[in-house]
Amino acid sequence: MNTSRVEVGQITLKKIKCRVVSTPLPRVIVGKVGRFTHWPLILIDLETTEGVVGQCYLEPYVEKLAKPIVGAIEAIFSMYEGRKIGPFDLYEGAMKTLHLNGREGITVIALSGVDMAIWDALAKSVDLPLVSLLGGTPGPIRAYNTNGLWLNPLDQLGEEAKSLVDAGGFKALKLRLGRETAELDKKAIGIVREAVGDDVAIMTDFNQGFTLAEGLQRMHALDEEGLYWFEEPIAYDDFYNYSQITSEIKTPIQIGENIYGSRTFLKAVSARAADMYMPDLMRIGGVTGWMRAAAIAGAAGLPLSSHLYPRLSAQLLRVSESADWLEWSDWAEAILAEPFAVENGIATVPNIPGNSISWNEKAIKKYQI
Ligand code: SMN
Ligand code: MG
Repeated sequence: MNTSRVEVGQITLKKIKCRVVSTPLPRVIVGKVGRFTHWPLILIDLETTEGVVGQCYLEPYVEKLAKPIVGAIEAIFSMYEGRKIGPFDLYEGAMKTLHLNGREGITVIALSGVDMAIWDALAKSVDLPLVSLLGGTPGPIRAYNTNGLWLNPLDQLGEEAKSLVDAGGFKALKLRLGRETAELDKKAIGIVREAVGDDVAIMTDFNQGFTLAEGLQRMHALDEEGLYWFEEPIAYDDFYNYSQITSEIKTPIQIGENIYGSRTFLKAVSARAADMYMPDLMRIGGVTGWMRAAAIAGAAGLPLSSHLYPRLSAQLLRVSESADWLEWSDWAEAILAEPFAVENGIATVPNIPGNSISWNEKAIKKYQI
């Protein structure tokens, strides 16, 4: 902790350390996005001259891409090494030059990682939870359980749904859809509904599995099932066709996990592409990018949920005008020091300095690659 007045709230970038781990998933992911038994994570430690260390992680999905992303993180950091700088300044500066290499993909993912780490360091330097530094307070946020209900055999879904509810008194779950036929999707929904009862909300995700025509047909067939949202039925950036889907289908349309940066976010909102949005911290631009997107969603009256990164997203949802649901995933839990429990479907942002991410070094040693 800092005690010198002069140094409070000052961050000088000293060094960045990135480690890659691959943790076994508690439940294997089987979806349109692929099959994953392990989950790669890039762990970032950003050292400051003042002594505080900013920490965060990225979830790059593809293990083999972790190394190039680390390279991009180190490259961006090296441009600001030794500078006394706030997160906005670095974000602004980096974004202004990123058009040279692309404002989507690895460059933005790397910048998002650096941004999240600096915000953590800044919050620690003033001894505040990140949520408090941003003008909010630690406290509750409602969460849904996303950890299962993949495209697995139907006879496994009922038991799994029950255990996902029991894992934290959850009042909402996410079910993956897009099976071979509408009948099979209907059966999956029926099995989950039967298992959890009418009081549990069922979010659903197609993971971009359809063309426009297929998607419309499927969602019309499922539009009376009382689902909470339909997520990503078609390609994530096809805002033109999303706007048709959103105006035709009664069940709310949810997108956002693949949107890079606040300007593309604004494009989706301007196109009326969806009814609700769920930014992902490593794509939207870290804490800085989230705050910009959240302002757009809030002003437009569009509910804002999160994608992955539950600890950090919870802090940000508490300062987002149109905050809706936290996506609770346990895929990074193995390497984190403190448990982040959900009780009665509610996650709680703790009253500790920073973004509430700290490492379990023993586990990191075990899973480091
Ligand atoms: C998802 C995210 C990460 C891996 C697989 C599937 C999914 C979600 O789109 O929304 O959680
Ligand atoms: Mg999704």
